[in-house]
Amino acid sequence: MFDSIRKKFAEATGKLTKKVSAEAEEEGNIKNIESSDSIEKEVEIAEKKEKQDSSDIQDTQDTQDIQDIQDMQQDKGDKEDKKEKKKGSGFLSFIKEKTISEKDIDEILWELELSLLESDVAIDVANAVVESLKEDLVGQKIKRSKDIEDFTYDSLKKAVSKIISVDGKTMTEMIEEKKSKGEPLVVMFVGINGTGKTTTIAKIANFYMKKGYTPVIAASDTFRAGAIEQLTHHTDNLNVKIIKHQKGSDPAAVAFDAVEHAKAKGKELVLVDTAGRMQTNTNLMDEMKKIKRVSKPDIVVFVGDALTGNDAVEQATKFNDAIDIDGIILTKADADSKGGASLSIGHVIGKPIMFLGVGQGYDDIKEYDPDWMLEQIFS
Ligand SMILES: Nc1nc2c(ncn2[C@@H]2O[C@H](COP(=O)(O)OP(=O)(O)OP(=O)(O)O)[C@@H](O)[C@H]2O)c(=O)[nH]1
Ligand SMILES: [Mg+2]
Repeated sequence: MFDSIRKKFAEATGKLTKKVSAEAEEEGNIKNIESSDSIEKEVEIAEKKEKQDSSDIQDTQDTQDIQDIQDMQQDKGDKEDKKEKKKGSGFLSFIKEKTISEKDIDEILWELELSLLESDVAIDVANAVVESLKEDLVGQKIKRSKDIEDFTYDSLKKAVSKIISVDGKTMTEMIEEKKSKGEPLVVMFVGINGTGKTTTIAKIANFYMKKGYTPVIAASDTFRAGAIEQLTHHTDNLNVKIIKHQKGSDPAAVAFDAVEHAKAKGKELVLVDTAGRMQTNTNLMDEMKKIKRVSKPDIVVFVGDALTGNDAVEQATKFNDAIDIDGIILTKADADSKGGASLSIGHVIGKPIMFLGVGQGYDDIKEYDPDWMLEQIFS
């Protein structure tokens, strides 16, 4: 996950370091070039000198005075210093501070923005990252080329951190809140066809059963052939109660029954599966609104496929307009090397990502954690 974005950030950081250093050189304020090669040579010379010195010491042992020994120790110290420098080498120092100008970085930031778009990052998000980076870098005074790398890295991390942190409660917190009132949390799952709604519901049931809660699942996809059987297969495997009617029956009535069942049996969680539907299909979007009206879910969760990148963001926007979603689950994050949708979707919709689907097994679900995401991008 995020391989592509990580690479784009690293490339931009490298280019910025090179460009600003080149500008500094042109302005004539390079002090010394601590490149690996030159330090290597200095260390070699120091070593030769040391060997020479030690044979000289043998020859003139009796006449060697304390001052000479101190000189030798000084040489040795210099050699160690140079070896140290060599370890962290490859960077330039400047005679006077170099102030980063807009001109130094504009072209590279433009390239970065384009390359983020290529990685499926939403345009608003790519823009926000680049603007934030520009704001931090322009006017920044630097003493060494390494500073550019550090400032860029820190600034990108800060911008991304802001983007991926969308306020919101976790599902667990919501379950607990409802439980304290003696009611189940009702969660309705929506999204276009094949994004992973049914699989995600099975995973979430499994996730909360392991935490000691008892879920019930409503088979409210009464539309697609085989949908009820597919869900029944999961509930059999997991030993979870399923409420189902005939294929073609009213999905809102199934959801309503599941909520009644949970209330009567004191179950803490109702997970409502719904049929996949295109955001452009008005009839099916209206039917989804009806399920919401009748079953009165506490939250509606949009399930999107991370692999579809900007399309997932676009779908989420349309579903949010139609039905007002409360949170997002992105599936197939395990197969997504770009990561653009995961980075963008919460920020664009203004609703939190709650879980990430990371595989096809029941345990392949991860509660969303912005710190984990940051680490994935900047590790
Ligand atoms: N790799 C991977 N595959 C997933 C993940 N989540 C779901 N899938 C796969 O995606 C396919 C579709 O999953 P479903 O759960 O049937 O999707 P759906 O949204 O319910 O589909 P419809 O009901 O037809 O709209 C299945 O093959 C799942 O195994 C995930 O996180 N990672
Ligand atoms: Mg389904």
